[in-house]
Parts: sequence; structure tokens; C-alpha cells
Amino acid sequence: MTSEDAATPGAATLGVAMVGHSFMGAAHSQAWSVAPRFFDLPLAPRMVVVAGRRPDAAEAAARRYGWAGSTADWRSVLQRDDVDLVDVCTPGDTHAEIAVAALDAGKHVLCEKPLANSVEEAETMVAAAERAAAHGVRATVGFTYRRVPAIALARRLVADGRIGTVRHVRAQYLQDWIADESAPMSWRLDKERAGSGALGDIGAHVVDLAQHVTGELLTGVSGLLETFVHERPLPGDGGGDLRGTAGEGTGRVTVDDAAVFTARLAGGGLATFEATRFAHGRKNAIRLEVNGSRGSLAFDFEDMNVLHYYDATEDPVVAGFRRIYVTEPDHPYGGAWWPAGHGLGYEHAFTHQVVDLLGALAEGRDPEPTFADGLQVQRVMAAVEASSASGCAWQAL
Ligand code: 4PW
Repeated sequence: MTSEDAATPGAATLGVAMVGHSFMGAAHSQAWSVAPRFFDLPLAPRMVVVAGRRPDAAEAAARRYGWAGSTADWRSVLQRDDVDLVDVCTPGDTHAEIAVAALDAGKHVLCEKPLANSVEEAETMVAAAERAAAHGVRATVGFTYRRVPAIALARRLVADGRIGTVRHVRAQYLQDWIADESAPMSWRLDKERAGSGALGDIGAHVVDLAQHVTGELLTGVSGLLETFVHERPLPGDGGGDLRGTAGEGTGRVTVDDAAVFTARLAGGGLATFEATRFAHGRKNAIRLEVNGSRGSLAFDFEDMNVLHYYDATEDPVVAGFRRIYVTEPDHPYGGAWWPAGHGLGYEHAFTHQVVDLLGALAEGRDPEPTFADGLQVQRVMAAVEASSASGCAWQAL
């Protein structure tokens, strides 16, 4: 049985082309392959073709990840009648070119985050998405952590008023994959390729999560960016994604290594953010705490199946943070996977992204987050950069 056969029998197919096949390409490939095996989908995804910069590498990725074909010419997929959606898994410097061309060619687009390398690029992508929507062609940006069940439950509890008025958001994304000064250069450390460093690669996630969980946009920021290590060895193995090995020569780091910033929320609450790749010992530590007038929620991706909930209206004698194990059928995405308390992992959020995307496409509505949501995050990041460049001056949004 192929993946498209596994979807709801008789479902129409959706031909997918993926551009890029490194870390995100692997995660997206698994999601396209696994989604129809665990969810009854209204559309059956067909993994038609993967595009890369080198023919041999693209062909190897097709074999490894289960794509029917491969090409070294991403533009060729836009002419194919068997491609309905383009999944952009490339570094940020090509997001706008690929997504705009795909939308103008009548292909739906899933684009990895951050949406673009600048507000200006993101604005052209939003304009292309608006043009395409008039013809029923849709676009979404891949803030996948929204689809971790504990995060989805946190959003539901805030929306249901379970913590009252939001007073504080405390958001961190802590990693350490370049905390060692001998760790080699990567495209993620090159402003031309990545647009920014920790701010855009991981800070974008916690900005989106803070806005998504609270339902409130940031209205202004003040922040600091810092680059701790300015020169690194060039990669010896062709430039791995996050785990390269050092080779000959050195390269200049042209992005931030860390970002810290404060913000106001539209509802009057205050937020603090931290995004760093220099937190030794923290591997993929997305931490979100929301304090409200009637309670609190707390999440740590390194314990991703758990949401901590404090109900301030409880009898103070027994009040305390409740540890909710978010794996039950009544929980978001619950029941689709394992029977009782068997947790999920990093890759499941990518599968949920495919499930929600296919549902939106089948119902003819905009999948979320939209490109406009991605532009809002881009504006927050640009404001943090402007604030840091002006000695932490407040930047209204
Ligand atoms: O979005 C991704 C993050 O979740 C990033 O691009 C890389 O993977 C680095 O951290 C994680």
C-alpha cells in the first residue's frame, strides 16, 4: 500500500513537490508519508518530486524519503500538472522567489519559517498569496510548534478563559549547537542565506507561539542582539545543517548568536523573550509560561507531552501546578496515535501540520498560520533588530 492509498479510500489526490531536502526536508518528507497512515484525510498526498541544487543529492533524497522523482531544477515542478502544492524547505534567501513563483503558477504553498529574510520579501509573499487566494490557491507558513498537542491545549485553555486576563508571557528558545567556538560555519550563520541568526531561526517560533497561545499580537518591542563568536572554521563536510564538522579555513559569522527582548501584548500584558544558541546543555528547549489573572500555564518542549496548569481559583490548601499529560483522546490530535499515554515526538507536529493543511485545502479555506501571520512575525523581528541598533529604543508595531 502506498501513502496515497492509505488516505480515506476514494479521496482526491494532492500532488506535492518539495524544494530542499536537508533537515526540514527530512521532517516534511516523514510528515507527507506518515499523515495518511494515521489520519483519515480528505485529500491523499502524493509525494511526486523533490528538488535540490545537485542532481545526485536530490536523487538520493528521493530514494531515502520516498519521493517518486527528483530534479535539480525547482522551476520545472511549476509546469507539472501532477503537482498541486509546493513545499518550500530551503534556506530563507530563496523562500520569496520560490513561493511567489509557485503561487503565481497556481500551486498551493507550504513555506518553512521564518517566512522570508526581510519584511519587504514577506510583503511580496503576502501579495502573491492574496492574488492566488482569488483563484482558490492557498499558502501557509510552517510554524509547526503550534501543532504540539500541549501547545494546542494551552491555546484552548487561554481561549476558554481558564487563566483569565493574560498578564505575562515568558518565552525562551534555548539551544547550544554552536556554543562551542570550534563548531563550524553553517548557512544559518550567514545573513545573506538566513536573514538573521537565533532571532529568526528560533526567536520567530517563540514570537509566533506567544501570539498564537494568547490570541494577542505584540504591539511593541525593545531588545538586544549579540554575536559572541565572529569567526568560525569552514565546514569540512559540505556544510551540514546543524552538525557540521570543521574543515580548512575560516568564515565570518554575520548574524546574531542571541536575542533578548521585551514586548507589550495587545491586551496590556508584558512579555519577555530569549533566543540563543549558546545555552550549554539546552538542546531544543522551547519554554513558554503564561501568567493570567486566574492561573498559569507552563510548557517545555524538552518534556513536550506535558502541560503544567495552575488554577488560582482552587482551594489554596491544595492548589499547585497540575501536570497534564497531553496524550488523551480529548486532547488536540489525541486518539490518532497511540492507545494510552504513549507520548509523541518532534516529528509529530510536522504530521499534524500536513493533516491541518489538507483539511483546510479540502474545505477551501486559508490554512493557518497564513502568510500574513508570517509577515507579522517578520515585523516583530525587524523591530527587535531596529531596537538593538538604536540602544534598545522602543519600537512600536
Ligand atoms: O525551525 C527549526 C527549529 O525548530 C530550526 O530551523 C532548526 O531546528 C534549529 O532549531 C530547530
